Amino acid sequence: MCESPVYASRLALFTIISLCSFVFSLYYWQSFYEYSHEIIKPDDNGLRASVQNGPHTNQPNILLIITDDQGYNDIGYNSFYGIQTPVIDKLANEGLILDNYYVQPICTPTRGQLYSGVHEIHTGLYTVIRPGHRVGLPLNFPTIAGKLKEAGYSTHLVGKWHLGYYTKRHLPTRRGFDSFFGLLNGHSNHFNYTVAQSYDLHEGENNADMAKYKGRYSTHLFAEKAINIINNHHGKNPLFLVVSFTAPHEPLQVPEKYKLMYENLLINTTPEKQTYAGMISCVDEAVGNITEAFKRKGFWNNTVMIYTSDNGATGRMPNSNYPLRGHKGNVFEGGIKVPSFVHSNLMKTNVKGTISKELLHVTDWFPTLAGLGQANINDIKQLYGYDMRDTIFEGKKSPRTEIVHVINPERVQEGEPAYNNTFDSRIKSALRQGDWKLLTNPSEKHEDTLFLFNIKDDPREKHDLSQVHPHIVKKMLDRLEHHRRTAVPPLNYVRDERCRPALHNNFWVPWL
Ligand SMILES: [Ca+2]
Repeated sequence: MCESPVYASRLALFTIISLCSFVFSLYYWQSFYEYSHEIIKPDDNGLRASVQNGPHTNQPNILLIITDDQGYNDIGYNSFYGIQTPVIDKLANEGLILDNYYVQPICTPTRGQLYSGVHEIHTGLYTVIRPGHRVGLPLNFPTIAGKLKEAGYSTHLVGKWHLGYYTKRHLPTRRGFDSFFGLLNGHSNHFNYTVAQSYDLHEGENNADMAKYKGRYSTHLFAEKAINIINNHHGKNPLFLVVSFTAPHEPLQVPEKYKLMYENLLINTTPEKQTYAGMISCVDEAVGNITEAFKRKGFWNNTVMIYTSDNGATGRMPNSNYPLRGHKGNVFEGGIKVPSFVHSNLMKTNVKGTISKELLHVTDWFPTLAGLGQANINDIKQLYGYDMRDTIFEGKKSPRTEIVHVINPERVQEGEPAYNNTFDSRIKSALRQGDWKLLTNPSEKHEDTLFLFNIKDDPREKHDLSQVHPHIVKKMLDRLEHHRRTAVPPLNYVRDERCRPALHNNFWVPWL
């Protein structure tokens, strides 16, 4: 709705018509918005959203902020030990906090599902991509960036990719993003951008000028790049901006001033804990600066902001998933339930400032964002996500009743399965159905076998009910078996020696 005045100076008559249209659009904006909700609904099986292309003027800007390994408790509004995130808290408290929201237990699977909307059991992207792995998000799965680009969005990724780079065709710039600034691997040094002594920082498809960027703290640098994109965006078309911070992922690094903020603030404080908390405070400041840039440009009122971590905290660093059990890498709640919220002036008043207990999964962003952007995703054959706009913007019930958290055919325990003629309980898996959650081989330890929890009554997963409700266990194992039969084998995560940065000016780059 902001584009008409741009053409106004060319012709006086056109100016008058444009201004009238503009006022008309503002006046009827709400009804247009509701109309757009009416035409985009999940189809009969609820798994795929059918989308019609509507008027360009209804497409909001989308700001997606991803943090790395930020645990459930590592955010001001949840923190018991003293993390301070006043900017994020304000945004969350003005918006909708998603408190029954799940990602995958590790980086690449979450990001693969977020960008593709397809479950890892159907992409084969079951685990993290390490430097030099000849693997990536398979090219036959379109990304949400590509879909929004087709719908007219300017699309930009700043920060971490982590979905493969062995060929140029796997780079973010070939997977739907107009621009990319950041790293291709899973993490790097926050000041010199090295991974195993070699650089991983890229501008578009080129190696970044390290003389320019070395020594700049990652969160500061990524925020600055994001703000440049916002400042240079003219609003002729809507903006899809992904800011994918590498904080608070290891290594523990932050400029001293953020660490000093926590000298006297944390419970049971240690220097490491202060650094970790400082990393999150730096993200908080960055989020404030990015959202301010949207406001300065006049884009904020028509922007949907999403905040999500990619997996739970590690449990190794001074981080916390409290009060949840487990950590990054396993399928207890601490590995997969993370901080997330949506802020948008497009939400209905009764939704703003509330906490949602509706079930959501990271794959749901794909159809939800496609719906917001009026992108056509009818060609997605194995979409696992649901269009959650009615849940997020209008406070309606989630259409989702089930989440296959994990079925990992490579993680199999020794011993005997708990039941015959159904899903093999030695395989690492977790399934949520309503309030019930079944886990098999959840943390890959020999003593772990099979657990059944009622997550609503027992969110900390302390009371195993598998012996009390064997019929529920059997039913859920049967359901896991149903899903397992549709699963593809894991992609071939093989390290290719041709990746060696010594062959490529000491940078991690595509090599095939
Ligand atoms: Ca992560």
